[in-house]
Amino acid sequence: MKIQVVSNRLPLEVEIKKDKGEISAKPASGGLATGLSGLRQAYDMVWTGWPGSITSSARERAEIERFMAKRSLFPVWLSKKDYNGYYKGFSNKVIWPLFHYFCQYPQYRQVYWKAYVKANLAFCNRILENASEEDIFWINDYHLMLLPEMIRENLPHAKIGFFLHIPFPHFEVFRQLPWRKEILEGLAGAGLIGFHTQQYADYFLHCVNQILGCGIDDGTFEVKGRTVRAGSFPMGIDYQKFTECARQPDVISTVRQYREEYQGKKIILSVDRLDYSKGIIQRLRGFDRFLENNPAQRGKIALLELIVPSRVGVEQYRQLKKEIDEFSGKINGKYGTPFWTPVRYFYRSVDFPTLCGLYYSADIALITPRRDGMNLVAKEYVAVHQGQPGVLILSEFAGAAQQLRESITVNPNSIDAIAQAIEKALDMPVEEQTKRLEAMQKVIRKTDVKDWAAGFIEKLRMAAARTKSTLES
Ligand code: GDG
Repeated sequence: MKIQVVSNRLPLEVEIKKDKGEISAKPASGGLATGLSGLRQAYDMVWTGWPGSITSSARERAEIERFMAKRSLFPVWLSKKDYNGYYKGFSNKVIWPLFHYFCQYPQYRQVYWKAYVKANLAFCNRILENASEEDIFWINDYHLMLLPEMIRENLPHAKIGFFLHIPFPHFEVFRQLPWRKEILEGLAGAGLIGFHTQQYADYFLHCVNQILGCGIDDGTFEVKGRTVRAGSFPMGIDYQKFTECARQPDVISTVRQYREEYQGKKIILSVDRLDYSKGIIQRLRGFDRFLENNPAQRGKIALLELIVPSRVGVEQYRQLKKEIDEFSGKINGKYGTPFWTPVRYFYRSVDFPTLCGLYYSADIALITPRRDGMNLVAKEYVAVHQGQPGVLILSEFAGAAQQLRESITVNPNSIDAIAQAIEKALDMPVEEQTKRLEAMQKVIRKTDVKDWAAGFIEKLRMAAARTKSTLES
């Protein structure tokens, strides 16, 4: 028996160097790749996903296949056109905005939907090449919501779990989707459907009730003679890795550099993928308001914005990048001096020691998404601050806010609330900072990523066993 993990992206980004013909590979960034890496050590696991390459050369594909197979990774090959329709189109121009409550953004185009169906089928066919009914299937995220039912049709007794990494929206939002019924039917092929919070699970069950007409009983519903369970599995981080990082020499030297550079100044840190859901513009406005209201703080504080490039081909993301460039420049032009730059903004990803060094050096983490499934950055910041004061300001619309109750929570749409939260964080006595951090660390330690993964798999096996005994009786 093995665990078959499925996600849009494989956890490695591969590239064939044109001159030498060699394959280079680096770990893919993003919440899921970071989260599931813990599972590899604990389980016999294979992983199916898109390889990060759209090569159509049979020779290159065969080389990548061989390279991946040695690492139990199975690539799904999609043409450029299909990938664009499925990923850039349906996943990121329809589902992503709708599920994050940006209801005016979705482009409900039939071609995107067709590409989504086709890509989910391509995933299914690839998985079936190397699958048995004994396997446990763990399908991840909004790119693959039709896959549970597709696998179920071929392997009726398989243990199939699905986890959604983004919010599941309220019925009034979800019902706007022209393919709402098909999406719910696709998901209902799973025996267990996991969400980051109980609220998302409840919204999902309400949609199942309203759209599929199924009765809901204690988090479950019946479909085609099977029981499907939906529940909350808040995803964690590799807690130990983050608590230990502050002792690594390269992290210590990074922290030293930051301390020298920012001597006598407080550092506010934000880390996000470039995305409109992350509330980056509203946060800049909040910081601007803070500087306007607190002239005495000018020159004594800096906002470090680490923004990781994402979905560069999508127009809305290009537009957002332009707005961030302009607004950061505006704040620096308005308040900056030859000796002080209020906003320092980096548009790239950094290596792990630098990220940890940034977390450790920051006096305040300002994490204000307008919607976010969970937000692992908030947990990572808290975990790194062992024996080191720090304050987490967190949006009430991040799934993480359900667990990190001792953060300063803000409504990310309120510029004044963000400005006031920064004031509150700066005024917070060190003892209170430590007390709040310790309480949050306790929660994060208890729901580490390994417990999250093990808990989901355990629940999936239990759900499958119950269904089997019901079918047999
Ligand atoms: C989706 C959902 C949900 C970021 N910059 C760098 C870097 N990172 C790492 C962080 C963190 C991860 O990427 C980002 O995770 P988030 O949870 O904050 O956000 P999404 O990428 O939007 O993830 C989200 C998540 O899935 C998991 O279910 O929480 O709600 O949107 O781990 O550390 N890592 C490195 N350099 C960077 O520059 N090394």
